[in-house]
Amino acid sequence: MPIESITLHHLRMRLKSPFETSFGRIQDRQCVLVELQAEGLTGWGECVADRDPWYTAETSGTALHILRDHLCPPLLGQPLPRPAEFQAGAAAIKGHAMAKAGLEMALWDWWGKAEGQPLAVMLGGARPSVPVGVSIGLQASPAALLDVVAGYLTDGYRRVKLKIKPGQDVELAAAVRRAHPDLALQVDANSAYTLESAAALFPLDDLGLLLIEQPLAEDDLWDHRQLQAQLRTPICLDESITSPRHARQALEMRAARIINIKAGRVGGLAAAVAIHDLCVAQNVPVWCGGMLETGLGRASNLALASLPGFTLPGDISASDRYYAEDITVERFTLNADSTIDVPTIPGLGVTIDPDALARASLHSIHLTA
Ligand code: NPQ
Ligand code: MG
Repeated sequence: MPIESITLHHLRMRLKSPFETSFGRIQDRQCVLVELQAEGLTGWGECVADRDPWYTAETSGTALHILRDHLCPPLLGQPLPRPAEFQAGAAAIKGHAMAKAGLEMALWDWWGKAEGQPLAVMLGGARPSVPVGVSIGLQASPAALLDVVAGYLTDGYRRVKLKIKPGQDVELAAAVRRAHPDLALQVDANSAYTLESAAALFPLDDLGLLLIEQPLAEDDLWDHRQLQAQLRTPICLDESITSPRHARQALEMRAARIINIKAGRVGGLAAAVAIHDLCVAQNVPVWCGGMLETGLGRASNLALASLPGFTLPGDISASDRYYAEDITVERFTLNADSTIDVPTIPGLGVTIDPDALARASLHSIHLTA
């Protein structure tokens, strides 16, 4: 079953409202979709790298280059590898986790369709729906933030994550806590602090937060350990965990008590499941992070989050959270209990709307055997 072609679609999608974090503010989200054709079946994958290297080093531009020039050529005209075989081959290419994960997702989708298996079943998922929360960007004022939080609570979200940065941290979290004493609340700094400046975060310890996400730089595992020793609230690592090995080392070092798993950041779903398994074995809670995915990546996140160790709500919001128009036909909606249903159709369980795809497409690259 040789791979006949792989098409890379470079997309730009307008957000309903700008999303601001400690690393910057975005109005348009870029990503790369991977469309793989073999044996009359199409596998789709989403690479979550964005235009700018702000969250991590990869960009949509580096992903297009690595996919076009390094990851795809060895596959064209060859039998379609299983995701695990692909990972073993791709290990020769250093880094570029998001580019690898985008292609790997297309392989999972293809094999799921070929064998009649939904992705959640292939990964070992155990639940028909998963608890979710909403991630709220930095707002113009504490009052504006309270309004936005109230709106999402009205929508039915029962877990809220606030973005913070130096100068916009304790006051914001305290205001939300005062307004909502029982809300499941957490914060994410996207590595905006140093061990020294993180002393400003100590008052967060009195707010009953679920966790404090990635306060320090991505390569600062040791300093996260020092900071965790001074906080009762669990530190959760996001950017720092780029492989199962880093997850193991972070836990051994006690740099964190919770891990955020994103398939894109760790090089694919296979590595994401491996991190899940090692955390389950050590009784460490995990949850599924979000990257403002399209409906495609959202479907992948839902399947991943259905694994039993994902005991905390994921950053997997309903389709209408980020985009007025998505590129999948299927839309995900929030259930009354702040969960979203896991797709049950073989593969990712979603179909691409060709017109919506065309409207979002900046350009595409068609590779053939
Ligand atoms: C996080 N996500 O957990 C990320 C950060 C993030 C839902 O908070 C473009 C590219 C926009 C990457 C926005 C959420 C992004 C992005 C947020 C990453 O840290
Ligand atoms: Mg994060």
